[in-house]
Amino acid sequence: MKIGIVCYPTFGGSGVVATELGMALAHKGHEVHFITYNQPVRLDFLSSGLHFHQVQIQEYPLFQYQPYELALSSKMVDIVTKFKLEILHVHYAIPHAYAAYMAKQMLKEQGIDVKVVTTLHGTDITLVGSHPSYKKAVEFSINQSDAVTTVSNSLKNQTLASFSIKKDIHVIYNFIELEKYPDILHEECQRISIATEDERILTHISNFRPVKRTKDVIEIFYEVQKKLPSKLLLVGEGPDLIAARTRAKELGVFDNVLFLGNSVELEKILCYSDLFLLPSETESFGLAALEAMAAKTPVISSNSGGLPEVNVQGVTGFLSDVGNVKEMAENALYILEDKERLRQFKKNAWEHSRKFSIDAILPDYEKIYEDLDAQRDK
Ligand code: GMT
Repeated sequence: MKIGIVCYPTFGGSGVVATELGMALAHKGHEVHFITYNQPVRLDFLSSGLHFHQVQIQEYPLFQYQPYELALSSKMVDIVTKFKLEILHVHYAIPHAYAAYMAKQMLKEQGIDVKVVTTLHGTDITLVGSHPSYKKAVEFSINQSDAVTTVSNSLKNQTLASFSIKKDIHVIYNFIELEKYPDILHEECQRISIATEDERILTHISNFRPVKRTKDVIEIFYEVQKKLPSKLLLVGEGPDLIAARTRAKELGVFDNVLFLGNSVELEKILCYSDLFLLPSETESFGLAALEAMAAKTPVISSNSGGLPEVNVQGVTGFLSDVGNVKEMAENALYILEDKERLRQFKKNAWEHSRKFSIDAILPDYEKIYEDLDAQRDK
């Protein structure tokens, strides 16, 4: 099929899922067109059938805020018309679902019936979308989509609780490409370049937004390193990065925290890791936790949102109430202190991650596209 994908082209989970989905669809023979303001960070053009179209904004001194939705919907119309796209799959409701609705209406005038699929990713519902400034337009554009998906049952329930939704919502979990996480042993990761033999390595990857509670990450690490020699790897950038550095200095652990910035080599970093920390305030799914598990890294997380659908209590890691740093640190130590137990948790995490293989999940998206296409033929 001919599919347009609209997403944020950044390191955030929704952009990553959209990009990996597009690449996998192209690999299976679909023609995929990314329509966004920059080339998505994880997009590589090694597989054929992949195209990228940049949305350009016309700056004008009158505008305090540039009308991105307008430029995006115009670009969608151009690309759907030029390449005869059948599906527009938009990731993250704001403002993509709204722009897609506008594009759909414009295309209707030309006799073109493009089907719009909206995938809700989390903060577009839980934090931003529910804000009174956006709520009406978000609700409207979800209801106007031809199909709607969420990345967990938790997010589906939150969507139904926060908005008046008239559509069926399909739950399609985040996924991973298993081949990216080869079955390598720690020694092959040159772990020694980061930590000594007796040190444990804890890792956190995020965009350092307040929702990630990165100060909790530092505090959990502080408690762990008091009992067990360890290092903390922090991957990513964002508004709370400075606060995380400050907290690490206040607690006297700064020298054992490595700030690695944004990276496209997460598999390599996770390969070093013994434990992944994700104490988020809310997390619709927690793609970072799944990526960690695929790299044989157990997870200490909060129990908010969709995290219990990914991290299995006592099997792949542990879950605690948001902010319960003490319990998270105790659970981290429980896993890390005993080498055999750590080995078992790593194995469990790796095995559980197999359930979220892209090969198992991609057909769910294809089925939605095919069903919509069949409706058009009637
Ligand atoms: O976590 C973020 O802040 C990024 C955000 C995004 O939209 O880019 O991630 C959301 O979507 C991911 C992919 O579906 C989910 O795995 C994340 O859990 C979700 N983040 C939150 O709900 C906070």
